[in-house]
Parts: sequence; structure tokens; C-alpha cells
Amino acid sequence: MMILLITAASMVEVSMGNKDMWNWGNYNLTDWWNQYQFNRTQTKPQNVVVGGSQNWQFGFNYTAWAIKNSPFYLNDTLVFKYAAPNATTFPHSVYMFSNYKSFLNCDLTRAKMVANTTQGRGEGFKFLIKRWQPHYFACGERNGIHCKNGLMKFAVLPAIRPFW
Ligand SMILES: *[C@@H]1O[C@H](CO)[C@@H](O)[C@H](O)[C@H]1NC(C)=O
Ligand SMILES: *[C@@H]1O[C@H](CO)[C@@H](O)[C@H](O)[C@H]1NC(C)=O
Ligand SMILES: *[C@@H]1O[C@H](CO)[C@@H](O)[C@H](O)[C@H]1NC(C)=O
Ligand SMILES: *[C@@H]1O[C@H](CO)[C@@H](O)[C@H](O)[C@H]1NC(C)=O
Ligand SMILES: *[C@@H]1O[C@H](CO)[C@@H](O)[C@H](O)[C@H]1NC(C)=O
Ligand SMILES: *[C@@H]1O[C@H](CO)[C@@H](O)[C@H](O)[C@H]1NC(C)=O
Ligand SMILES: [Cu+2]
Repeated sequence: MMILLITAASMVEVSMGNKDMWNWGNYNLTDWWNQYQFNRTQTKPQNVVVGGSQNWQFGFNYTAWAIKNSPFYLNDTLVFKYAAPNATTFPHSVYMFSNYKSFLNCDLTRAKMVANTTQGRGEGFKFLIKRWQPHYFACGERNGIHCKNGLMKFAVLPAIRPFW
């Protein structure tokens, strides 16, 4: 294994020193390598602020947002930002439904709270997508009204990043 690695490494070195090796027919390996490295930087896990500059608030269409910003990948982190409630603002939170039907109906009876009304302040609440399964998110406030009327819900089926 070690020998193989060393051989491979020295082959790369030799070819680096030999410009012609970087061009096979019409295929420019320098271009390919640059593209490959660029792709790698694009495929690192990302922190995605839910709602973008709109953060996590009543009345923003998160379904549309999720469609526009998909795909999301395994190991990406969703960041939910919402201020802690005070006398003049409404509280928000983050819940997860275990199935599509509850998500569709905003039925919170068996949903799980993943962030309470104060956890979205400051840098926000971070949710790491680590399971390859559908994730159904919603605000759990006002017995489903934020979810239903406030459009504060969206679904994510994470994809697997093609490069590492
Ligand atoms: C391959 O592409 C690089 C960067 O675009 C360029 O500098 C280089 O001259 C090309 N090599 C050949 C052999 O065409
Ligand atoms: C980089 O990504 C593009 C778009 O996904 C893909 O078509 C291309 O083959 C990739 N290039 C390399 C060198 O991996
Ligand atoms: C929210 O966006 C989705 C997807 O674009 C769309 O189907 C839906 O009608 C929108 N909801 C509202 C209330 O605008
Ligand atoms: C996600 O991260 C973990 C821990 O860093 C790593 O072991 C795993 O391979 C990653 N999964 C994917 C699909 O990138
Ligand atoms: C309540 O919070 C909002 C948004 O964070 C802020 O703009 C407002 O000044 C606060 N009001 C009071 C009474 O603290
Ligand atoms: C929310 O959760 C945090 C962290 O677990 C806890 O410190 C805080 O007391 C909780 N706040 C409320 C309003 O439940
Ligand atoms: Cu809410």
C-alpha cells in the first residue's frame, strides 16, 4: 500500500514537471484538475440560513425557499434564526414531524420539538443533517397556526455529495 502511494506520488511529480503529460489529446488535465478542485470547494458541507435574509418568520413561504435552495446535502447544517420573544414579537420554535401526513396537516400532536422559543437567537439554532431520510420542519407555535397559516414549514430530503 505504502509503495503504491509513493509510486503514485512520484508519478504525479514527474508529470507535474512535464507539461506535455497534462494534455492527452484534446483533454487539458490542468483544466480538469482546476475544475475538480473548484468542485471540491463547492461541495464542502454548508451552513444554510433557513429563509436567507428573511430568517425564520411568520408568512415567508419556506416551501418555495426550500425548493429554490435545494438540494441540501448530508452534513449540511440548517440554521434557524429567530429572536427570543418579547412583549411585541411572536415566539417561534422548530419542530420536526415524523411523517409526511402530519407535515401536510401541520398536526403537531406527535411532532418533536428540536428548538424552543429562545434557541433561535444570536447565531441561531443549528441543525446538522446527518440522516439520509426526509426531514419535515415546522414552527410549532400557536397550535399549528404558524405552520399552516404562516407557511413556516418545509421538507428536506438530503442528497449525498458527489465529491469528497
Ligand atoms: C491547459 O489549460 C491551462 C489553463 O487554462 C493553460 O494555461 C494551458 O496552457 C493549457 N495547456 C495546454 C497544453 O493547452
Ligand atoms: C465539476 O462539476 C460539474 C457540474 O456538476 C461536472 O459536470 C464536472 O464533471 C465536474 N468536474 C470534475 C472534474 O469533477
Ligand atoms: C408557496 O410556494 C409553493 C411552491 O412554490 C407554492 O406551491 C405555494 O402555493 C406557495 N404558497 C403560498 C401561500 O403562496
Ligand atoms: C459526514 O460527516 C461525518 C463526520 O465528519 C463523516 O464521517 C461522513 O462521512 C460524512 N458523510 C457524508 C455523506 O459526507
Ligand atoms: C422586541 O424584539 C424586536 C425584534 O427583536 C425588537 O425590534 C424590539 O425592539 C423588541 N421590543 C421590546 C419591547 O423589547
Ligand atoms: C430553551 O432551551 C434552552 C437550552 O436547552 C434552555 O436553556 C431554555 O431555558 C429553554 N427556554 C425555554 C423558554 O424553554
Ligand atoms: Cu412561528
